[in-house]
Amino acid sequence: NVNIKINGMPLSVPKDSTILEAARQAGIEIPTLCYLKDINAIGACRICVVDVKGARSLVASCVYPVNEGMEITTNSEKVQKARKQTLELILSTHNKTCLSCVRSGSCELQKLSNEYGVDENHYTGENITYPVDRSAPHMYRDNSKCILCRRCVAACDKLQSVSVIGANERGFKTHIGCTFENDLADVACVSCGQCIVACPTGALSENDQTAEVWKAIADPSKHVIVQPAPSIRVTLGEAFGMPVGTNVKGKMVAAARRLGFDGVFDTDFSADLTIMEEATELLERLNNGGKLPLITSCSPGWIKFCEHNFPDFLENLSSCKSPQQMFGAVAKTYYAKKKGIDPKDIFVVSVMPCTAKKFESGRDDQSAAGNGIPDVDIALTTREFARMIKRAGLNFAELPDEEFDAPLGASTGAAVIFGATGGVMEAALRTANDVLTGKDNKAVDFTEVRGTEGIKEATYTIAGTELKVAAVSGLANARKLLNDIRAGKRSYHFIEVMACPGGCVNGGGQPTQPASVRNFVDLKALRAKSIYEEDKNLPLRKSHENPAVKALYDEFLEKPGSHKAHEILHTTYVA
Ligand code: HC0
Ligand code: SF4
Repeated sequence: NVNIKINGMPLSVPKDSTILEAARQAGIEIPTLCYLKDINAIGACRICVVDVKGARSLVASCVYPVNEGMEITTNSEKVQKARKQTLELILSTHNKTCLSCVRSGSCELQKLSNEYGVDENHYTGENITYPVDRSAPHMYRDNSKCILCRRCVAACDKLQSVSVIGANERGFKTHIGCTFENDLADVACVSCGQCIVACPTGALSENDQTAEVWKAIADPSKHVIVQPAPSIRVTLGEAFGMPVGTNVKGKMVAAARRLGFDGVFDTDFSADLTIMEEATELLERLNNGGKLPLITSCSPGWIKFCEHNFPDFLENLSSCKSPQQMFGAVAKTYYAKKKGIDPKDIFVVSVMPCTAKKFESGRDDQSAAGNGIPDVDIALTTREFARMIKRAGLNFAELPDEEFDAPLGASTGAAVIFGATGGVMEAALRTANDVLTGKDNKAVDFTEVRGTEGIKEATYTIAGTELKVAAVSGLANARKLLNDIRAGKRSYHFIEVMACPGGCVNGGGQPTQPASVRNFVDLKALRAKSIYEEDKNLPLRKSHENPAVKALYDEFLEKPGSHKAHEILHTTYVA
């Protein structure tokens, strides 16, 4: 530890702290715009400047380390003036249509401008206008709201190793874009949305499809049903100011019902179904010399990444559709038949932690009902769903806790944990364990594949069968793992890959959290904790125990891996 003084207060802090971190320990929040812990420590935006006694000029606290005896002032007149001036300079080229901006209320620039009492028209000058890039199915980029913090660039490069965006040109003309000014749709972007949740302003956002959902709900000829993904129950509350990791399952259901959906179901139902199919596929490949390792295919950002960068692994991908798509497929076949509704009149809306799900639902290999009827009509992000709830005037915190509808609302704990990295793996192991041992095993926890590390490995021997598994999240980690497999340095039977670091709980469609939270709280760990908590308390924790899934096989699909199941629930991937 070293001894320092912050604003006159003596303080002992760990030796390697930055001033920003040290101040936080003293309960002082220094504002930041560009800094993101671990991925973007570039000291560029100059908002976090502080006064260090003896230093020639103000220093950027996000990158400046403390040392013994250092005396720091975080709020002097000089500091305040510098920050205000920086904000006014940023605003001089900023598109200030803040009233209706998608990030109004959660914009980090707006918050600071307000706190520092800026004159938004202090500096005026020439402005370059850029066309909004709306080429991609999942998101748009509006450079008129970009502040060049480069947090998106860092997320795409460091977390995902996709690296399709960066700063183009120099000086006054500097702007974020794709290489050679290509449109986002024309580069190897995987649609993960990690750039969006890193963005402090309204420069990056998902393509909002809520209008289409409102329209379907208002259309009496449509039977509109909704399926929230496993992770939404532990993140939606954040959009209403609740603490990170609050489980709002019951209120989420109540809200969906009050929005006017004709059925409030659960992607968890089809997560259980996915396990039935995927565990069967795994055992089949193990027994019959099929292609190994089997790799999960439910994360569409990962699928796109695989298609672009690792086409030699496409045969390793599970042929199972993702739970989102399986839900839609079952809704427009089995459920349609049961209800006597024409599949073309069923409108399936999903609520996903993910922007790549918009891309996945539009893939042309995803139509169980045929005739070009998509399995899923609209994939909303958590943020869009929250927007609908707000517009409907629902007081979210005061909603009662309600239950999902039957039959596509039943699920087990195995489905809930899909939302965290390692969850799909553990769910599959729970079922494979019972199938291989022929027993109803009471021990269901496979804790080795839990946790937020990017790459987790374990070896299990089940009824004499050795299973080497890995769970990986974040595409930079996936790239490393696959390169190692290519080089013969690692080998497995079964791998789970999730595109976003930490899995869906930390997806690119989740509620945004400002850097002041992201830099000091592990969002993915808190959200995952809540998921495992729910699993632990559920009466059924293995996918094959799901009564609605059993009924689906009895009444319609016969058995896992059947011809009919393949027709409806499986697909193929091509480069
Ligand atoms: Fe996930 Fe999913 S768990 S990808 O991680 O598998 O998006 O939450 O909905 O489809 O179930 C996301 C989350 C899902 C799917 C499920 C899977
Ligand atoms: Fe990069 Fe993902 Fe953003 Fe595409 S969506 S630019 S891959 S971070």
